Amino acid sequence: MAGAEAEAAFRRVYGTLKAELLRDPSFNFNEDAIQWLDGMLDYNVLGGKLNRGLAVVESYKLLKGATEPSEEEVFHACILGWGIEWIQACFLLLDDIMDNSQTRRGKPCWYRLPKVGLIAINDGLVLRSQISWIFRRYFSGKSYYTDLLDLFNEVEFQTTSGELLDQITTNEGRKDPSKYNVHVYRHIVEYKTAYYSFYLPVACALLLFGESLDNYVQVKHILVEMGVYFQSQDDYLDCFGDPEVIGKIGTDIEDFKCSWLFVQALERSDERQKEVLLENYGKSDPACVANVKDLYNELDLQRVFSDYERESYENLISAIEAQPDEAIRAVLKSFLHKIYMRRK
Ligand code: DMA
Ligand code: MG
Ligand code: MG
Repeated sequence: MAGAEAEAAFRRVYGTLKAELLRDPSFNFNEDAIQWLDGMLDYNVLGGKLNRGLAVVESYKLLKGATEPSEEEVFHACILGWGIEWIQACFLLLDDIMDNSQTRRGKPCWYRLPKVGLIAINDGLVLRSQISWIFRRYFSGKSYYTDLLDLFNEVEFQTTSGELLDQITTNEGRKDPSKYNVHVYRHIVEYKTAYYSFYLPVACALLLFGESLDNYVQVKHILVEMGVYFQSQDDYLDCFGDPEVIGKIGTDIEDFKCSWLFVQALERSDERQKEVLLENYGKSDPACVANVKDLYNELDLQRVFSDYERESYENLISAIEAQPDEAIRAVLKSFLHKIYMRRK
């Protein structure tokens, strides 16, 4: 199936899942609640690139190799893919509240809508619990059901721990910026981004394919490295990306984030530059933000980043080439080629 066709089929499964959730008789939702859920789901689950969700379907097909997957298998891969899109919607919705963000996917953040506000917190929890509902509905009799629930629980634990680290490191960093360094950075992004964005889609495809995840420790390691590289791109785009293209307005400088750029800048600054950086970082005044960006340019961070990008790519490719299984190499390469040099 061509890319556009696969995406259309994937989107149709969203309609099925939403309709089932809304008409679940055990909750007896009234019309207002049904309307709220309907709008909340469309607003938060849709509108992204769907990379993670589609990756489950694509990875599953690659694992099957020359064998054509059955219609039911594809349907199940789509459901797992939507499980990831749902959990991502939950993380992003809550992340935007904590980061005080304005826009997401080209629209105001959900919690910014006057009718929503802090109801958004419960909506985040609703999104998470709907995943359990969906998985129970479709997978409760399957041999991999327990492993699947374990996987989502584990990844949720990792991601929320990463968000915790991100938030408290920022508080500490404000008091003492010397606490920011590449090791602290890596720790945060591995947990907050890499597991759910990269390991989770492949792990879902492997479970559906009947594999035991214990046999894929090396693959997990490569995917986590890819996730760290992906979050560095997110940090780069937060400052240098086009908000029209990335669909969100960066807040890392204003929020005093332990961002890839800031860590690099700290490492490369002389005393004067460090003073400018610390004088201006973490302030919402646009003039201060501009001063930080000027300093990033003075330190040639765009070039530093493109060197880092190339190096990450080369390391990842050699790790992938060392994998003995051809289908696994294909899965990993397809991931890498989707994100290498991305601008959104
Ligand atoms: C992304 O954190 C991680 C999660 C779990 C949502 P972020 O705040 O760096 O991302 P974004 O730039 O998308 O707000
Ligand atoms: Mg954020
Ligand atoms: Mg954040």
